[in-house]
Amino acid sequence: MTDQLFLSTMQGIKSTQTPIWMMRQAGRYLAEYRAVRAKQTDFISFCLNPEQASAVTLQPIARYGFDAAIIFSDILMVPWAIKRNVQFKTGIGPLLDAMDKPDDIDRSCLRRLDEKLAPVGKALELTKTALQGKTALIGFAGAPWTLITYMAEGGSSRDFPKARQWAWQETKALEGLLSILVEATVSFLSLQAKAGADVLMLFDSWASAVPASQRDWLVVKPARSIVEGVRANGHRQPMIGFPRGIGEGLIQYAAESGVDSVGLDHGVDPVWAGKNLPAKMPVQGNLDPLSLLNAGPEMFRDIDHILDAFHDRPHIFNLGHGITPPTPVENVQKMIDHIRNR
Ligand code: 1CP
Repeated sequence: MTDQLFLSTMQGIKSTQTPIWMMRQAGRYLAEYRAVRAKQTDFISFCLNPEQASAVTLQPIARYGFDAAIIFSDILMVPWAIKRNVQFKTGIGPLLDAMDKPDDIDRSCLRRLDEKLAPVGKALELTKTALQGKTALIGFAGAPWTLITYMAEGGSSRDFPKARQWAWQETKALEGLLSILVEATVSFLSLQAKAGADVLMLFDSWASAVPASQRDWLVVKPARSIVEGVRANGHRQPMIGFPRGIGEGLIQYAAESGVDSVGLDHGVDPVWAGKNLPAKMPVQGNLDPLSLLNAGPEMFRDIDHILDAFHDRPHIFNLGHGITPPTPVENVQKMIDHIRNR
């Protein structure tokens, strides 16, 4: 309930209470979110409307008293700011200008990035004030590889054939694109840190598509450059990395990316993570969001299993991925009550 619990856990302190928040906690499973969403003309303008973005960020805090708020924004705000013509179409998802080659864009796209993303900073400022220091505030960005999957294909995709082919055939040009996105992400996270984010999170949602032999340059090193860039700008906020679906690759990611904490997807066995990740590193996760659809005895068993596996390390309870729109709101409350009343 207080930002002390979430922030102290992020700093490596284990408490008797486990802090809780959920990925996509501000979203379509909430009627109060859908009511605000229905009044928006388009999703990007919604993200760039500081008052509205702040209002929906606060909705799950008002309803559930989560230990952290995550700013309402999107990982595709960076591709939007570098002029990839990002749009969200109802029933389809994101649509962008697809790229033929990784060197279709150059560094000139970075001009005016801060100016274009300034409304996200304003939304963080409003939210920070509204939270009154009682709840921690998380700022976030998409990791370069995940952004590239959308930028290459021009939208969501199942197997990311273009981005993966580039990884084998266009290595030099892809290095260039990675470095442009590292720079953009450092700027965006720094802007959020300056605006009052207490913690920064890097979502590499499609790290799962990277072959193990290529993880180092496509996932780990870009994360490291981003952490270093944010630190070089003078920001000390703890950082969470979420390289979704990389399994045993978490060992290298935790050791070398420079992040302070890792998010675990629900494919990771918490007992394995407990044994294999650095002993004092805070971890976040990792209940399957679909277990919340019926909130049966299996869900409570899994919650207990996760909490038991991390009983001796700093742990932030979260889902293994975003909560899904059909989730009944009362089931989220049951999850929270179970964790808080243990
Ligand atoms: O109209 C709507 O309401 C669309 C749904 C929606 C929402 C609520 C989208 C479209 N984005 C968001 C907000 C959002 N996105 C947040 C807000 C804060 C919170 O968590 O409550 C966050 C953190 C994100 C991050 C995000 N966007 C990720 C990384 C996390 C993840 O889920 O893996 C990704 C991959 C996106 C891209 C995205 N945004 C939206 C869609 C439909 C997609 C494409 C997803 C896909 O390709 O499957």
